Amino acid sequence: MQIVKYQFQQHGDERGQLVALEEFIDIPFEIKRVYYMYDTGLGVTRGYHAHKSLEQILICIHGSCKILLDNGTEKKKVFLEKPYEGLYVPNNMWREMYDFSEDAVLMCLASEVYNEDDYIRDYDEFLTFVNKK
Ligand code: T46
Repeated sequence: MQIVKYQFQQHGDERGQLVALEEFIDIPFEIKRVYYMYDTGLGVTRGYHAHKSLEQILICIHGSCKILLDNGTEKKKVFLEKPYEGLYVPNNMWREMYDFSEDAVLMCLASEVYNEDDYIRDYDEFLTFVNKK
């Protein structure tokens, strides 16, 4: 399984850094939704699902966290800590987010609007779904 991490261009000067993200240029899909999570207490884990069609880019814009990606055959762990790095999470990929630092802000750029029907929240169902493909 290949992990795709984007390194975004930083526009830095003596005032600090700025990262700009445009769909189809920096992000490989049309951005239909942006959401972010914060105040994730110590020991909290999130995710535990896959998406049938949603693609996302995860950016830890403050603090750090870890992401486990699982395609049903292979698992990989990714550490996110740089606000200019984006982890691409394709569809049909189980994800778990954990080890959030107290100050973590995890921002997600999504290719689709929110749709609960796109979620697979049961791991055995996920394995059946990906093995059928
Ligand atoms: C994902 C990972 C990385 C909404 O109302 N709209 C939204 O766009 C989202 C994402 C969530 N919600 C509601 C649904 C739940 O009542 O917010 C609540 C928390 O959502 P969830 O438990 O799905 O959050 P996570 O952190 O487990 O997963 C989220 C995304 O849902 C998911 O697509 O890939 O972050």
